[in-house]
Order: sequence, then structure tokens, then C-alpha cells
Amino acid sequence: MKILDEVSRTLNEFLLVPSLTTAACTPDNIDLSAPLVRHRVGETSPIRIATPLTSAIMGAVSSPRLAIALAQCGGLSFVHQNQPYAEQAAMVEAVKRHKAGFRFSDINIKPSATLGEVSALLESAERDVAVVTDDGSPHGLFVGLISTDDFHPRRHGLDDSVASRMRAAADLVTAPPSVTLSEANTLIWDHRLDVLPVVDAAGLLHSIVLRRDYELHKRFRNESIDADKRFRVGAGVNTHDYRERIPALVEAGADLLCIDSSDGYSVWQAETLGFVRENYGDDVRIGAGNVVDGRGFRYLAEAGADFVKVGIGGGSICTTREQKGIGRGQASALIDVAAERDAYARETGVYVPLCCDGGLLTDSHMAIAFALGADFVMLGRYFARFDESPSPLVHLGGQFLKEYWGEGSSRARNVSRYEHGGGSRLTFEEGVDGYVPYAGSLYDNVDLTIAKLKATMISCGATDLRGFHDGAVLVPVSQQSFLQNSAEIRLR
Ligand code: RVP
Repeated sequence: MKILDEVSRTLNEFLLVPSLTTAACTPDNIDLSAPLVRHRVGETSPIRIATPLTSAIMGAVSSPRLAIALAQCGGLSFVHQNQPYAEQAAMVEAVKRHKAGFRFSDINIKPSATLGEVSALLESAERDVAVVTDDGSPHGLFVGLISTDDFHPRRHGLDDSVASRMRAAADLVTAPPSVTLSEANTLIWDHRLDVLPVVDAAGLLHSIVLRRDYELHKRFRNESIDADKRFRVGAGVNTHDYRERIPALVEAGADLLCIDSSDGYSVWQAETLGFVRENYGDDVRIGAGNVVDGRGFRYLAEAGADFVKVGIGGGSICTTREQKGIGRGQASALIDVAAERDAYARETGVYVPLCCDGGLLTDSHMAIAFALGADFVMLGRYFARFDESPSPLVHLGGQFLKEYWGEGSSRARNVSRYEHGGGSRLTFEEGVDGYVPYAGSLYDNVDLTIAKLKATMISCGATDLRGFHDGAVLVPVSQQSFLQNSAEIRLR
């Protein structure tokens, strides 16, 4: 038996002590970019992201819609693996197929629907125009467009059909799927269009380009895109069906894989990493985890992991610590693993990035995680709160909430992540099923988080994340100062 000297500390137990802010510390000058995969010290990682945020490998979090939005903001999503691999690969493909500026048509209606129905649809979605397809689906036969300018509830019967007031496809300007974004925008301005439907040779709707996205697109200067200008997306894998899942995900175009497990210090992870190296060399990039100490890091780094994920039991929906008694405070885990990462880099000349996963409840927790040595962070609760996450929005007790559940909850039944040796059954739960407060758009919230991280780095005199970590001065807070810090107490 061995008992570690230090107590297990959470991110909440640290504060940053400001250092000299120099003239170079301006928000425009701060570089939040991060390496995602291993690289030689002094060289650039083959995959970097401009915004060091990734979304958790969870069914309640990482959908194609969220993956596209996050890639637009410079981050990266990992599509969850608790589904048949063909379905997961289809999600990856949907992200890779999506051309920047071209969106899935999400407000669609059948020509036989009534004006009353389309009116309600547009009102609830806060949109002005719906796309009419033969079956009302996003990729059905394109039939026309109907907007709030095409009918008025007092002039036209709400029981009249959409077909009676829509502008028919034959009279509209459309473009083929080969159109580029700049050609599409020229058509939009030349023909004064609000919507440009992109339609294939068979007349099926492919996507739409919206005039109002023109400005939005210009806002994304840091998109995560591959060499072919497609959005980057990651995907979770497991140590059970990797022989089938990994080829399917690679074929679908996944940029990065990650072994998804609550406890990654296992021979099964080394085997999975070995499979990738044997079959793909360095062409396929794969992270591993989760671990909470230097031993776990070194084991996975030596087994070939491209990055290592840190954190056991800290997730906001996680009950692993109560159920199994395993885990470690996220701050202690990061301090230990970051020291091992740097020692490994000195010894081998290879830098293996760290992802801090779970329990980042505030933007300041993220700042502390970067100061303690995380290269990038993974967030579940944070992203689950946004419009773009796949979980339902509910109105309860006068509050808007989004559903959020753990992968170890009985709702997700993610047996491959929570292996208890019980076959395909989840022997006991390691996560809960609950709600998080709805917080609006991912774009606005990520902008705010970036602004706060930059403000922290400015106070600490840093202009990039590595410099922030190297120069960080942190202090553990005592129970007393922790209590006094709480605004609730100060106001009493
Ligand atoms: P959080 O951001 O605090 O919501 O944590 C998300 C992380 O929690 C995930 O990336 C994963 O590592 C972990 N998780 C997911 N499901 C569960 C569970 O059911 N226990 N835990």
C-alpha cells in the first residue's frame, strides 16, 4: 500500500496570482491555439485548433450540428461512440460533407401543409422563410419557398395549402452542389435573394445558403478545417469493436479518434493503440485515457497515444467516485500528469498533449486548467446548455432547461465506456440523468469564454497558452478564504 503525500485538489481550490501585464498583452495579440496530437519538441503539431475547447464524447453533447458550430468557432467535437458504428460514421460524414456557409435546411414543410402550420413553424423557429420539399424533409424533392411575405393571416385562409402561396421552384434561382461559397454569395447579391437553395441534378435539396449567414461567416476567422477546407471532427472509439469501428470512422473522414473510457490505464487501450499504429502508422491520430497520474500518462504515451485525456470522477454528471471509490481531484491529476508529460518530452523529444476532461464548471476553471498545464479542455455540461446540442429544451418551473445525462447513466447505458465485466448489461450506474440551465447560442457563449480566458492571460502577463502555463503563479485557497470569496457570504 502507498498513500500519496498530498491531498486531492480540485480546480476550484486554486487562484492565479497576477503577473506583470506587458504592452504585448492585448486581446488581439493573445494566441489560444493548442496542439491536439503528438509532435517533436520544437515542431508544430500536425493538428492544431485555434480555440482550445473540445466537446465531450457524449450522446447529449456532440451531434453534427454542434460539431459544425464548434468547428466554426475554432474548436473540435468528438462524436459519441455509444451507437452502431455505421450511425456514428454517418454523423462524421455529415460534418465532413457540410461546406462552410452551406447549411442543412432545418425549416422544411410539405406543399400539402396549411398556411396555419407553416406560420406556427416559422414563429416557433423565429425564421422568415421555410423550404418546401415534397415530403417536408431536408433532402426531399425541392418544390419551392414560402416566407412570411408570401401570405397574411388576415388575407389568406389559414387552412389554405402551402402550395397555394409558395413561390414555385421553377421560378426561383437555385445552384448546383458544385457551387462555391463565393459564387453562392454573388448569386444572393445579384438576385437580391434571402435564401439560395442548392439542388442536385435530380431536383433533390442538398443545402441552403442564407443571406444572413454572409456576415456570420465573415465572423469565423479561426475555423477548424482540414486541407480540403472541410470542417474537422473527432470521434470516440472503444476497446471492444475497434477493429470494425475505426476503419468505418477513418473511411468517413474523422480527423481524430479518442478511446472513450472512464479508466484508461489498461492493456486494452494499449492494444487498441497498437491496432491503429499497425494498420495506419501515423496517418490515423488517436488519443487515449482517462488517467489521473503520471504512471497512466507514461503507459499510454509509450503505447502510442497521440494525446492523453486526464480526469476520473470529476464530470458534473459523474458518480464514479461514489460508486467505485476511484478518481482524483482534477487539479492534482493535472499537476501530476503535466509534470510527466514534460519529463517525457525532455527524455524522448516527443510532446504528447494533455486534454483536461470533466468538472470544468466555469470559465475560470478552464483558466486554472490551462495554467496547470492542460493543452486543451473537454466539456460536457458547458456545451449541453446550448441551442446546438442535441438534447431537448424543456420548460420546467418557470425555467428553460436542457436535458443532460451521463454516459454511465441508465439512460445512456454506455457499456463499452463503463466496463464492469457484466457483458452487455450496465451492472451499476456511474452517472446521472438531469437538467442544465439553457444558455442560448454556442457562438455567443464561446465568444464570451474566449474573452474571459484572454482577460485572465492578460492579467497574468501571457500571450500564449504555453507561456501562460510556464509563468503561472497559483495559490491554493484555504477553506476560510474560499468561503469569504463567495458573494453570497459577502452580501449577508
Ligand atoms: P462535464 O463537462 O463536467 O459535464 O464532464 C464531462 C465528462 O464527464 C465527459 O467528457 C466524460 O469524461 C465524463 N462522463 C461522461 N459521462 C459520465 C458518467 O455518466 N459518469 N461521465
